[in-house]
Amino acid sequence: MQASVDRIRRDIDRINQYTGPGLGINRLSFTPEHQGAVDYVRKQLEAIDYEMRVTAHGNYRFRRKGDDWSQPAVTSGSHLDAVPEGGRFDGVAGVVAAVEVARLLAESGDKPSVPYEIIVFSEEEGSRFGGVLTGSKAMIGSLTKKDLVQMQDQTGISYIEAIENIGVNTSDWDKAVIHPGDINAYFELHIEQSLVLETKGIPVGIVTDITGIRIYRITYQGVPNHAGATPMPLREDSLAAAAEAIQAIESLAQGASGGTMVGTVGIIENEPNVSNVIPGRTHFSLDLRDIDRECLVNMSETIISQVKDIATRRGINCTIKMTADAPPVSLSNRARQALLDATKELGIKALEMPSGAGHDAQEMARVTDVGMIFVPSIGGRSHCPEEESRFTDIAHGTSVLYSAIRKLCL
Ligand code: HGY
Ligand code: MN
Ligand code: MN
Repeated sequence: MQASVDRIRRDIDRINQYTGPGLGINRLSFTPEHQGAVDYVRKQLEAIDYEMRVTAHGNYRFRRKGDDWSQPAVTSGSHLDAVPEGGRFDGVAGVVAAVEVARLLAESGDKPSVPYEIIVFSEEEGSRFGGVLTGSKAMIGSLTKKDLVQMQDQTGISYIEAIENIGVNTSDWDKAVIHPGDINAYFELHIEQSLVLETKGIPVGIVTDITGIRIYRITYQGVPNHAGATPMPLREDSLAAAAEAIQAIESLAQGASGGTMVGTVGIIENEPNVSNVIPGRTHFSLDLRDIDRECLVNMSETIISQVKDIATRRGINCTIKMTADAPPVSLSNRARQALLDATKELGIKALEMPSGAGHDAQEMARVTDVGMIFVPSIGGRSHCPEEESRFTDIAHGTSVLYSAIRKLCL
């Protein structure tokens, strides 16, 4: 059975009507926009007799009414939260594909012996609370309730307060954690977010490995002073220190061997941020990634020691906090083979490839067999309003997803 392009287009368009003001898509976890998007998915699934369970961690799980929730299921899903001014397809394509698989299973009339479950993870982007893959990390127990009390948004609301404010019961936190054996397999369809499939003209990617990610928050504390009256040798300029550190990060990441290391400074806050005061406090983020775990750890240590050396040399203070650490993963042969077999049966050309983006799939890979499908990103752009993918490509990817899941469920 083939996935329906029309239903996929309609679902993606309708979900993206739930967005806040601003360019592109603005949908932070647990905001009214996010809840509206989840509610649309819930209604689509209730229409084919699925029921929703909200987990103590603030994730959303859906199974057919009457299915045994204690039985390990073949699962599929992704996330509905977006980066600020984000795109229409990141996460949404995977959730919509998982819903379409549920419809195809219902239309097939098959009686799966293994339940099928859809999971919508929260706070995958970390745009509200500062981590990444937060909902899926909580689901597999690698983030505790205590960790999530510490993670606060810009208004000081913690992750836990945010989910309790929308009625989530967090008391069964530990009981809601999933362990190896609790899930039969997890599949995620996602836009590629780079140029490989598009330039090679291949409609489907089968992911082999997902990059490791380390995120830090760094603050240089210097001395604010008069921009005119303070001689250069007497300055303790926090922004000049940050500029030196950012330059060092870029050249170290560019110079790394292996070609899969990337380093990004995406956030910078500067105080008091006026032209005639020497900056006293500068805060910036560091997002470091590599498929190779050892390279990632070594590069992190090299960069952090350089950041500290810059502070020492300039006589200023420096505080460094790691806010996310997601080791790279190689995906399971069982799940990958199911996807590869599906592409052959459907006669769809596929390319095996790594993922430079992080995904909830990498957390699920720590407790079950995981398979990921990529569909092309037009122009290779993502995390921006220009993010674009073809609905026909998403439908092809969804047909592959359905064929692989159906095989594991029957
Ligand atoms: O940052 C990432 O790779 C993902 O989009 N959260
Ligand atoms: Mn994503
Ligand atoms: Mn993303």
